Amino acid sequence: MKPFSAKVNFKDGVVKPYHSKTERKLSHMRNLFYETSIVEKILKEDDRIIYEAYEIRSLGQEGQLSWCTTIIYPGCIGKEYHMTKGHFHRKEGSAELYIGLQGRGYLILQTKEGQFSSTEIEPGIVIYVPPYWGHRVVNTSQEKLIIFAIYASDAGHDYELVEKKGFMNLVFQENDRPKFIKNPKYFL
Ligand code: PAN
Ligand code: ZN
Repeated sequence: MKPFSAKVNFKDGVVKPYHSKTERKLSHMRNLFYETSIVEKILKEDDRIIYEAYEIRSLGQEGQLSWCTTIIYPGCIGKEYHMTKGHFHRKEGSAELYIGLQGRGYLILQTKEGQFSSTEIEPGIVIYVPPYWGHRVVNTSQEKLIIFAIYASDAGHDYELVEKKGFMNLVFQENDRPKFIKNPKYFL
């Protein structure tokens, strides 16, 4: 394999060239937002894009790195801010780096044993996601939240647990400010 490069536009998050672009619409996240009745109501009129990701992949082998930008559009579903699905890595011992490029929000993290952590993201903030911590990005700003992430190419994404149990805390907008609320649907 030879060295290669791509150009990341730090303002809009677009990567050129990229290997894959993922578009996550509200209909792809039906059970991830807390207020499912509000989700269904919105979906009757508008299947809005919640986020997009541009990925540069290397071979899915040990020792290789992949990276991506993610652009989370501003907005709320009911009181809950737009966010990514969130996942654990299939190879659970795999760490990751998150770097804020535009906008503001939080990276929320949790372990399968019930530890929870959150870190604010803004341009220039670099967050280390240790092995074994599931992670989700939440956009609490009124502009696009754009992040850059670097991870092991063989880390993989495990969405099942998050789809089943959710995250321990929800990030709600209250009086125009983010507020963390214990997720009543979460169980260990
Ligand atoms: C990121 C995420 C990306 C999209 O590259 O995959 O931000 O979020 P979801 O995968 O939760 O939909 C990463 O954490 N990779 O490991
Ligand atoms: Zn990850």
